[in-house]
Amino acid sequence: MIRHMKRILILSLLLISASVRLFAQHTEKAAWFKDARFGMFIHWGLYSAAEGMWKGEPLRYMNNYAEWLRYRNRVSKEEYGTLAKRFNWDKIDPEQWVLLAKEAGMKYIIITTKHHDGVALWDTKVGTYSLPKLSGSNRDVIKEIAAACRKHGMKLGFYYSHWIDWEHPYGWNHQQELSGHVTDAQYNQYWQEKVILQLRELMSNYGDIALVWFDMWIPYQKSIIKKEQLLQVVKLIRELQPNCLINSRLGLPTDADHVDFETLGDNQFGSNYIAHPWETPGTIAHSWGYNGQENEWKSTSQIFQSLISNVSLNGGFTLNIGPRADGTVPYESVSRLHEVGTWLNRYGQGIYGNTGLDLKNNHFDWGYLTTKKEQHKTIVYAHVFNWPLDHKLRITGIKSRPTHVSLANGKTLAPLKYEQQLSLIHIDLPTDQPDHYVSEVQLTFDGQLELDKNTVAESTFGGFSLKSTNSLNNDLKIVRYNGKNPTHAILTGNTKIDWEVTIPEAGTYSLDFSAHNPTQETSTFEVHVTGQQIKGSFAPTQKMVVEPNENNYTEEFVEKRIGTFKFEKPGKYIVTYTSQQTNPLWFNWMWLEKSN
Ligand code: JFZ
Repeated sequence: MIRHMKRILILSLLLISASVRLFAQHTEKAAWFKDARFGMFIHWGLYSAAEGMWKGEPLRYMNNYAEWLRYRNRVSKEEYGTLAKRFNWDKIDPEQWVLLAKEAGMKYIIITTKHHDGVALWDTKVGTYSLPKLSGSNRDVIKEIAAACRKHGMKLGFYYSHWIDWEHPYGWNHQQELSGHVTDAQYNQYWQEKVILQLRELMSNYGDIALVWFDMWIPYQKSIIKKEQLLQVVKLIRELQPNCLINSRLGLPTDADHVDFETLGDNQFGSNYIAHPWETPGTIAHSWGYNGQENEWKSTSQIFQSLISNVSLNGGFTLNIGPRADGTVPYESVSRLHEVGTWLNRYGQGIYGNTGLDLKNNHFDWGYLTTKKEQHKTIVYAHVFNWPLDHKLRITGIKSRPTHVSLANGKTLAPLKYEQQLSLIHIDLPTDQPDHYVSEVQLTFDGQLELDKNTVAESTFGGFSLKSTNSLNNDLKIVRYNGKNPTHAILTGNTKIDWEVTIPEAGTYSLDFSAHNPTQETSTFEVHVTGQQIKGSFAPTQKMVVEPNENNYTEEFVEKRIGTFKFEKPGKYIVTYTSQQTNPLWFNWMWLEKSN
């Protein structure tokens, strides 16, 4: 009996340690990716040579991408293939892309080995539909970029369109929703004779591959793909490239077994801290492939915002460029990448190897926080996009006391004066920001950080905005109108909302209330903190005119002072809103501010 129990104990211990080891292996495998934070995406293929135009007609449907040309403009396979003649092989030099990525401070490159059009960029032995064969060149740009990456210490990843393939008669294209699906057996034929064989080539002939970036943005259950097919792909990659990472657009959920990092939607940035590895793909223009008809370019500030906001939530950013068919990268891209690289060269210590602070309300109105460990110290970087007019930087949520705070000017650090009250830190800034784009304030702490995870962030100029987005309640439905102002919530019946606020000094604080009351009756509610209560009432509000002569009206949000609280001493308080009324009230915010 005892022996039997012992055996079970040993067995279960073995099992536990095996699964811990498995998880550790996965996190270890993705460690470089979490440190890298910034990479280059390259969309380059036959579509690059069409430049968003076919026989005098721009790409159909305004909101669509240049790399979708063949599908959107209904181009035949044969005609599409003729685009290969436009490639200028004398000028094409993938090493230049690698050097550009390096200059931009990027740590990895992902290139479209085969996009939805089904054309292989490399010299595939699977069929003849490849850029080398169609263009009559003996160049294999994938081989060349792999060599250049090795030479310059750049990680290389492959984009591979597994789901959609417009070339293979049995590949998926959206039109099949109307014309009738290929059968499962046919689709599997495509899978076995193209996807599997091509991935085998890519995983065998190009050295170490850091990641494969699949591209299916719906769960596989909603697609023609079967789970076994995806698992077959995973198995193949694990076998041939055990260290290669796989992204979540494979079509399986982000779990440690099959998917190594999560890819968010295109140009969709994080909104809260995510513990597992993740990135956002974003393109510097509108299309991903080169489109000569577009003149939209993300500003350098937008690129910083995308990168730094993601790092502040433990994510990364993969920025796409679309080189032309002669290999050149548009000046609009190059100039921005150089600016980003120059900045990263000066301030990259707050980006690479950094993660975010796991603060619930990690939304400061001046910028973002990132952090990293250095021996026994923890460094917090405040990336200031919006230099405060009162030259006071307000950081909320860190309880630990910094040993010093300084302003970075490149690698030079100048000490800054600061005060800390509980988890509120106020830092005195000089009048001028050291950097045109983003300036970096460094806070150094001994040991681990102690966070005040839930407290409401103090606004620039002081004051606390209590919103549906920074309350302690997780179940509040947040309503967005016009896709903007994502803060208001429609409240009905028995509502109770709590906020945790850190009051820096004793005194009287006023409370303003902003809402829209769509009903005919005055709304009533209470707001209290320990021992004090304000009875509030809010009269019906009107519409407001958005544009003249267009019957374009919207709900008017009105603000009203509803009372004051007296705080006898600094400290943490819970502010609670309650209401019994059943009529809807569109709650926007409460504003708590020291009144004298
Ligand atoms: C896909 C491709 O169709 C596109 O050509 C490009 O390669 C891009 C990186 O990925 O497009 C998508 C995929 C997912 C979303 C939007 C566009 N999404 O989730 O919002």
